[in-house]
Amino acid sequence: MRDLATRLPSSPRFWRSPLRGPWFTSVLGLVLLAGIGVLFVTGLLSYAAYNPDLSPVNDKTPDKGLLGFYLFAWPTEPSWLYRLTQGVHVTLGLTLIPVLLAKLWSVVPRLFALPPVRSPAHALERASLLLLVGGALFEFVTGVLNVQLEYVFPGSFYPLHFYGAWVFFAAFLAHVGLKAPTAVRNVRRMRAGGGEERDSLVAPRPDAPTVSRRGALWTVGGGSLLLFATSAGRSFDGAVRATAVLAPHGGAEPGRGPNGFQINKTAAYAGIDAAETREDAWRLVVVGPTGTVRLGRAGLLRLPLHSAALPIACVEGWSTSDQWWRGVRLRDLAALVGFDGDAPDVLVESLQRRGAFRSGALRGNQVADPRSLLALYVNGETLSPDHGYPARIIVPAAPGVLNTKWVARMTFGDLG
Ligand SMILES: Nc1nc2c(c(=O)[nH]1)N[C@H]1C(S)=C(S)[C@@H](COP(=O)(O)O)O[C@H]1N2
Ligand SMILES: [Mo]
Repeated sequence: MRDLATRLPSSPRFWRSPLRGPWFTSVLGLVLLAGIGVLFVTGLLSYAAYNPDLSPVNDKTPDKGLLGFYLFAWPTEPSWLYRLTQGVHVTLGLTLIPVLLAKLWSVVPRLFALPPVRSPAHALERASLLLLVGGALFEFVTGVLNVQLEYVFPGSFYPLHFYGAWVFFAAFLAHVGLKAPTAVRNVRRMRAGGGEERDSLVAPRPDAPTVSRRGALWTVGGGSLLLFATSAGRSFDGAVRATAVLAPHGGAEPGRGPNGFQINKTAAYAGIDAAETREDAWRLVVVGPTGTVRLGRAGLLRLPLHSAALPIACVEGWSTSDQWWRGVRLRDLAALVGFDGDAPDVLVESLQRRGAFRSGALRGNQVADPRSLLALYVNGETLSPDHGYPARIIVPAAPGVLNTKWVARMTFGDLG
């Protein structure tokens, strides 16, 4: 009978690895504390960058309530802002996967410990732990799936990842409050040459070690480095981009030449019919307080054209370096329909009939920026169909999703 008990995972004697112990768990925990803090902040920034409070078309989480308390007008300066924050969010998230897995491995005996609940306080601690572990796994899994295979979430990735982050964060705060003092004490104690604290994580009947704890940490770090080295390149182009073998999901290859930079959805995927984008068929409809203006491509080309060097930075973590866009300023289009002073918000709708990102809303500060364009050219050439021909939005510092392609209609005015 006793023999059987030691063969079940609920027995401390079942767990044999000599690596487990407070030092190993604490080092990993402190790395995650810093890393997940950055993930949480950059994640909240990414959410704000979508302007969800501006218009229902931008808002994937209409029930957010108080969780939208911190939303602010996303700036247009510096133009690489979202490229940086979202590149860090996705690349760091991928890099931390080995650390997260090692941390979970290091505490797994606790999940099986008996009795499951010793006191009301212990019950609370275990409940928060369940939300913490479940929440972390959920956020990493949904994040990785969205980056790799955007099509598994038909429009529902945003609410899942957003609410999941808050559930996780509440548990994370509780956990840090309970455990941070212990973690710091454990690391100090080992540094000072003191022995390890007695702890239920230490195997009472350890196997002979096959690797030192430091060696194990190097292995985890090596895994992280490998993930970093094979994904960071997605934020650049040229030779560096080729190192991102854990590629931005296997989308269309952009090819070479002026239009040869990454494509998110192709015209074919978005259901854009070449017949509706031809010069004689396509009209841009601009709506504002003084009426409606219709412009073909030739009409747009008679307006003052301006250039801006701006990147495209997608929520999936990939971005391009600056492309050279040329087109009509958004604020000049606003002026055509009655806005001479303060720039208004604008609702941009595309030719696309289905799909989550066929339209988007931009805030007055984005419309006002002289670099914000309805682009007709890129890098000296007419836009390719996949990059949004006949016309697309490009706004400095905005997430890629707000750079609507195949624009058909722009409605200027207060969207609230
Ligand atoms: N009409 C329309 N515009 C769109 C999208 C879309 O699905 N439909 N995707 C957006 C997203 S998510 C990104 S990242 C950029 C990518 O632009 P690119 O394909 O020219 O690189 O386009 C944006 N514009
Ligand atoms: Mo995107």
